[in-house]
Amino acid sequence: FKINAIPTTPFGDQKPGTSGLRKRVKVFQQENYTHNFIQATLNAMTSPCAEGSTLVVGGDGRYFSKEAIQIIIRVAAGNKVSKLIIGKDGILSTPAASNIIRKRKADGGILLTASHNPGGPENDFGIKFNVSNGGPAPENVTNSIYEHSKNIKQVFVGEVPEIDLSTIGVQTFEGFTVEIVDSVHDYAILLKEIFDFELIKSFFAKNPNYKVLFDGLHGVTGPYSERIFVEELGLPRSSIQNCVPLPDFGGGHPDPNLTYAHSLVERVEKENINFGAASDGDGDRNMIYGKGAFVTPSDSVAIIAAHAEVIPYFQKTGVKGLARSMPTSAAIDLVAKKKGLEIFEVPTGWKFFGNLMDAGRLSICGEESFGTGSDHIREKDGIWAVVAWLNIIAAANEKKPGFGIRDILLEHYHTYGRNFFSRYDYEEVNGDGANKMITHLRHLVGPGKSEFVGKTFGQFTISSADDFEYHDPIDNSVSKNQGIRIIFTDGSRIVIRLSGTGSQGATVRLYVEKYSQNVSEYESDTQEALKPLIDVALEISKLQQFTGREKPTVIT
Ligand code: VG1
Ligand code: CO
Repeated sequence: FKINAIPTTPFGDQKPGTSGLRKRVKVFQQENYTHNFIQATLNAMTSPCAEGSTLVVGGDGRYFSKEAIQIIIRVAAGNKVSKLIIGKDGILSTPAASNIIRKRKADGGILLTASHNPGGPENDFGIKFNVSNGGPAPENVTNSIYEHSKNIKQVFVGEVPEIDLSTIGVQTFEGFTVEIVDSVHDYAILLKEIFDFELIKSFFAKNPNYKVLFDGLHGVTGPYSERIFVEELGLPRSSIQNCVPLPDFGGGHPDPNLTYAHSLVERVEKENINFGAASDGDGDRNMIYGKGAFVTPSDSVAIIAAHAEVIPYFQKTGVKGLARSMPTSAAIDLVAKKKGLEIFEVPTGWKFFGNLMDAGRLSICGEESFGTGSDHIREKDGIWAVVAWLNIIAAANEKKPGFGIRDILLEHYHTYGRNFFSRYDYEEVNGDGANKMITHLRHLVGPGKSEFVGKTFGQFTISSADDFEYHDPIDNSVSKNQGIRIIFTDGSRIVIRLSGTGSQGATVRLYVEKYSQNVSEYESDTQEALKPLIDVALEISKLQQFTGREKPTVIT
């Protein structure tokens, strides 16, 4: 086939954020916009270069995915990529793509998703590059993509025909191969190797009244949940809802939290469902929700770590170390301490866990943003987390029949104490105001501002404060300005940072955490318990003044 060098000009705004390039669909639809970004991504590949490489392609199936995949096919062919492995119909959940990159020893992958952001012609699209370990590209690679995108002069496009994405099989065009694969097959095998499916099945068999409800929020997990929960674990089909992937997610936010997975929460409470769970657009997030028992993601990862010994995968590999992102509560730190494990605190974004996993120092990690996972792949993994919880519950019921999500939570608090945690999001605020607020905070906590430490606000006295800076212990890279941290003498914390995944305006994230070992507080309401600390956060940050917002858009 013929390769054409098409002249183009840079767009200047193709800087990947926390998790790839996310913009409105209309931005990606501009002439050459998507071509440019793919070309810049291929240009940034070094070892190996794009030429001769094998790449995995797939995504959450959102609006514009199919068009983007045809563009990727032609630009890959134009750059002499040797092989593309593409999920059927362009569908691969983020964790499934990570698994295929590793299993097939591909050189990387291109993931088409804006995760939990709404989809459709008026909403968001996204492109993320993953590297050969199956994880999101580290910052040096995303920076290089951005540099290439700013200097791009031409895109190489191969004249290959439009590929039928709906037929599994291999097609070759003069040394360029396109393989369409089943989206679920390898992922299902992976989970069956990790968890005790027999134990979970026998738990369901012994407890026919134990009700499970999984909500796919019309994201990519539909076919995965059908295969795993219904076909493999034998649950009735009524145990899954919103499991047909839709390009616009049915008009909703495919984000598994108390706000956007509201229908799941309501049904769990009304129908006395024992185990509720949900996942996001691209299948890497999860929420665990039992009747009257919402599990915060920070608690969830700590509990999985605390119970890891019941999971066959960890029986085999051992638990090498634990980690969390900086804003995530320190519940998992307490588990690490008790078990004598190493614990790492990294910046927001899954890409920072990969080096630690590759070095054999990290097994289980999570983020407060409903992300939980392990070193079985290099992405967070929604369905993995749900099955991990089912495995833990099934194992607990061997000794304590009837033990549910709420019992596991309370037992955990009694052993480790409770880390109350909440996040306030102020979405689409004026960027100028948000930046001014961050500048104000940097001033307060910056070097040489030692008078801030020791100040008292209400019942809280500041013990340390900084703008978080991460030194990667494996490759020694440094990531600066990762979020303002204010830590108080009683261990309570306030964190403030700006989102790196939004597509419009700025989003301010305010995270608050308070630790309690007071048994009488273990069943308290989170918002009530945190109220005094939130007031202090608003006072210090002057958030209302800078953003003009009285209330957050979403509280998780
Ligand atoms: C958010 C979350 C972060 C997560 C990222 C990607 O980033 O806070 O923890 O890793 O989304 O998740 P930010 O920069 O907007 O705070 V996903 O499920 O979008 O891949
Ligand atoms: Co996601």
